Formats: sequence, structure tokens, C-alpha cells
Amino acid sequence: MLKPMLGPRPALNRGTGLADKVSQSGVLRSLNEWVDSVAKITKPSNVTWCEGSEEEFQSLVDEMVAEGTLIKLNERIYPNCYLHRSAPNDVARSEEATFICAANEDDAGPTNNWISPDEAHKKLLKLLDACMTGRTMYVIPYLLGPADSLYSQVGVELTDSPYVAASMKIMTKVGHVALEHLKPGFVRGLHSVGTLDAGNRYICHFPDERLIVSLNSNYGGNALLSKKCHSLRLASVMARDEGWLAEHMLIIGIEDPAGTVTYITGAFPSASGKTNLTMLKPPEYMKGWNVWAVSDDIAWIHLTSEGSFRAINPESGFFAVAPNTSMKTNPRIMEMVKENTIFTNVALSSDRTPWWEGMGEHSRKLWDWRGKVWMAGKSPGSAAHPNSRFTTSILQYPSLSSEYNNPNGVPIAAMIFGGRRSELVPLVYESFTWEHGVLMGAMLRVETTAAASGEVGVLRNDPMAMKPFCGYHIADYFNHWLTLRSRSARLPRIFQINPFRVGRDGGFLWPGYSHNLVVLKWIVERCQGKAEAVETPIGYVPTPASLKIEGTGVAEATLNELLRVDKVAWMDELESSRLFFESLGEKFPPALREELSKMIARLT
Ligand code: OXD
Ligand code: MN
Repeated sequence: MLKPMLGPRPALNRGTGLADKVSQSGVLRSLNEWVDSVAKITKPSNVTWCEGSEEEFQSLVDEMVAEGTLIKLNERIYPNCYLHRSAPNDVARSEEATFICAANEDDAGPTNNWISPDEAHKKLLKLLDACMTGRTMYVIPYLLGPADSLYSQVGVELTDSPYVAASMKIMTKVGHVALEHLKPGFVRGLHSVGTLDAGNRYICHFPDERLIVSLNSNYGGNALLSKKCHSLRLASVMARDEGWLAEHMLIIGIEDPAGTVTYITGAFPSASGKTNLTMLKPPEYMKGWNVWAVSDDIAWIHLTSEGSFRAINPESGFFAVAPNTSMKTNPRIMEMVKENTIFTNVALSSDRTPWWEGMGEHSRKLWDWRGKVWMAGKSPGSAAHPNSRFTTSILQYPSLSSEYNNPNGVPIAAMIFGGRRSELVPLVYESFTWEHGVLMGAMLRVETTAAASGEVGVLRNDPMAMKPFCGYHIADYFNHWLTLRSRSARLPRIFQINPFRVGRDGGFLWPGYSHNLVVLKWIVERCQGKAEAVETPIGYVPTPASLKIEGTGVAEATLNELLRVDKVAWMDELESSRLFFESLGEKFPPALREELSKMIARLT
């Protein structure tokens, strides 16, 4: 626990009535005491309880516009939209500064950074001392998931960032509804922009205390604590303890021409097309099909007493990558972000509209994401940051699933793993069994993207797209997945997809975007027992005829290449996975080792 330090008691802003409410019951009293104790350490000049109203949002953005930390965009073309520019050293998740402060290093495991809880508290307490001087501390109670759902959770974030306070209103259900659902053991998050000193940046998670402390960053993934920190890192630990899954997965409902909706989840590493897949608009040649969005980033998946998998989206908004989104690649996103959106680190056109690479035409002169004049072909670097984002309420999305707010979630028929692989992995294939599917997820090795600081395009192991987000030992996490088998007679089928394979000329072999529905259709039809496949050493691969590529513009020879299984290259892949699994130590589950051996045998 953070120990309160002596200091002047700040004035509470009781305007919203929320602060009064907190004195009502034990759990509310403990929340109030925690807020007071943090304020004594961080010494803000003001404490404001957020209720999540439109008026409150407006006053936050007006204040930021007046201070110059938000730029109001063209009200006629982009009503109620704003541009935020980050500090140049603070534009992506900082994995090197992210820690799991479990009691033992072995609980965090080899894929996480670890500091002991005591050491972390000591270090943080020093950095937190008076870090909010002269600023307002916002108290943000938030609900994750539908109201009145057994699967939903409440957290409270304290932050000195008005950008975070405004964004949290878009990303979660803030205010009264959260306090109404508050229970003992709620997640506490403390965030301060501090000095933005990257050398003293810490994003610390204390699973045993359900506490997050994040300092010296204002970037979404580090600062909107409901997102990666709560919904994935802490929630994954709770999920292990309670027998469910907290996953870095989209959730969509795919409607076929008969009107049947099949729900699937999909795990892809950051900035690998999850949002585009979630918001896919069917191509002209797939009449009668539609894709309904439930979640673009996170799925909480519970097993019912009948053994079926039901998933909810804990979030209420999108914080998603902007570059390469256009009317051509994704008109549904373009329509959605035209109002009530906060853009971060995109470029600004001379008519005060946002612009990013891949969007299409732009004014001759632009201001880049740092605010410098940018001329195409003359200025260095990209105009928008490759990890520039939009933050928009999910309720604005035109093809939102009617089941999005169902307290019981949606039934999951299939799970997909994917990511950027320019070689090797076929366009789509299915696992033979649950264990084989878990191995497929555990073996996920993908090219890094700009969503995290560090080099881009480097192949790294990112099991289940959870490397940066699993809050405990990754081998225990694999084991947790395996235990689900005995608890369900209705396990989802597991697939891997790869729309990113490139040909000899370096160009993508598959057109992607809306055409990915051809792949999703095959997955749905496998679940319905209709689509054909051939058995290969790596799993069931579609017969070329079962993938309906008429309309995609893809030639038959290209399709054959997209579905080709190169046995020699797969043996190399298995060897590198074997080495990765070995590095995880003794906890690596024998059942997966056995699956790996079976796969080697099939390939030789
Ligand atoms: C995200 C990420 O922002 O995965 O969703 O980094
Ligand atoms: Mn993500």
C-alpha cells in the first residue's frame, strides 16, 4: 500500500455530488480514504471527481484548448474533434518501463520486467512526492463492461492529466454507474504525467493489491489505466485465479446471408489490423454478409455452467491506430471519426482537418505530428506518427452489434490468432485440437510495430498477442488455457490467419481489408461444418476452391502460394519456438511439448 505522507489537505470539488456519495458505505469510505491518502502524497491544488457527463467533457476540452494542449479541429467538417500532440518521447507503449510487481520474480516470469513490491513502492513514493503540485487531480470511477453484468468490473483512476480524464469518458463508463457497481477489491490506478522524464518512467502493476501506478507518460497505453493495465495485465491474473480469460482479442459477429450470426474472437499484436477487421465493410461481391463489432481490442471470456464460452468487451470506446485508414480501406472508420473524436499525433491540414499517411489527398502544406511544417517529398519522416491514434466512443460505430451491451456476453464459436508475417504462415488454417490450437497461439511470432517503442519489423515471440499484457508467468498462462479443455464440451475452434504474406516483389499477396471477409467466411463455414480443407502437417488448410476468391482480384497461382506449407521453413520455425519455450523454464506445460513433438513428427 502507498503510505500516506503528511501534507495540506486539498479542497474537494463537491460540485458533481459524487464526492458526497463516497461517504455512504464501507467500500465508498475506503475509496475516499485512498483518494485522500494519495492527495496527501501528490499534493494537487485541487481534487475533482469525474461524473462522465457531456458538460464535464466539454469543460475539460475547453480548458485544454485554452492551454494549448488540444487543438480544436474544423467544426464544420470535424465537429467536436480535437488534436492532441504528445511529447516526442512519449508516443507509444513503453514496454521497457512496464513492471509486474508480483511477490516473487517467478510469478512475473521471463517475459515481464519485475521489481519487488517493496522496492517498487519505495521508488514510486519518492517520485510521487508532490508530483501533482499546481495541478488538478481527477478521480475517475469507471465501469468496464455492461452494467449489471457478472463479468463487469470497476476501477478508479486518479490522474493529473485532463487528456486522460477526457479520454476515459470515451473509453469507459465513468461516474455514478461505476460507483453503483463498486465492490471491495476494486482496481485502483494512480497516474501522473510527472515530468515526462523517460528515464524515470514506470508503469507498475501490483497484482496482489489490484493496484497500478503509472508515472511520467501521458500515452494512452501507459496512461489510460483501464485499458492495458487493468483490462489485460491485472485482469489476466484475476482470470487465472477465477477460471476465465482476459485476452488481447477483438470480438465480432459475422452474419451470413441466412441471417445467422457467428461470433468469433481474434488475437493480433498491437497495430496489426485488429480495428480494421472489427470494422470490416463487406465488399460488393459478398452480398448478404455483414460484420458486427463487439470489441476491437480486448475480450473478457467466461465459461458458463453449460461449458460455453461467452465474451464481453470491457471497453466503451476505441483508441486505435489511424495511418492507412481511408475511405477505400475502411469507410466505416472514416465515417465514425468525423465527430466527437480526439486525434493524437496525426498531421494537421491547412483547413484544420486531420491527415495521416494512407488517407489519400492532402493540402500542399501540412503540420506534422510534432507541429512542424511538412511538405510531401521534401520533409523527413512521416507527417502523422506511425502510431497516431483516434479515440472515439463505440456508440458512434454504425455497425455496432446489438449484443455489445448484453450482460451475458456473446457465444464464441471460434478464436483466431494472427499478426504480421511476411513469410511462412498461410492465409488461414485451423488447428486439429484445442491443445494444438493453444500451441499455435503460444508459437505466435510476429513482426514488431510502432505501437511500442523500439525497433519496428523485428520478428519476436508474442504468444497469443499477450507478450506485453500477460500479468503473470507466460508458461502458467499456457497451462491455464489448457485447463479449459476439461471444463468445456463446446470449445471454440482455433485458427491462425495471415493476410500479410508478401511475394517476390515485396508486395502483399492478399489484398486484405474488406477482402478478409473471404477468410472469415471460410472460418464461419468450418464452424458450420461446411467448408472443405486438406490435412497438412500444420493443420487444416483450405482447399483452393473452398475459399471464394472471385472478386478479390487474386490469381489462382497467388492463392496457391498463399496456402502453401513450406515444410523446411516450418521446421526452422519449430526450432525457434522450441528455443523460446525452453527459455521459459520448467513451468512450460508438458502437453505443449508433446504437441510440438507431434508437429515435428508430422513434418518429417
Ligand atoms: C493498443 C495496443 O493500443 O495494443 O491497443 O498497443
Ligand atoms: Mn491492443
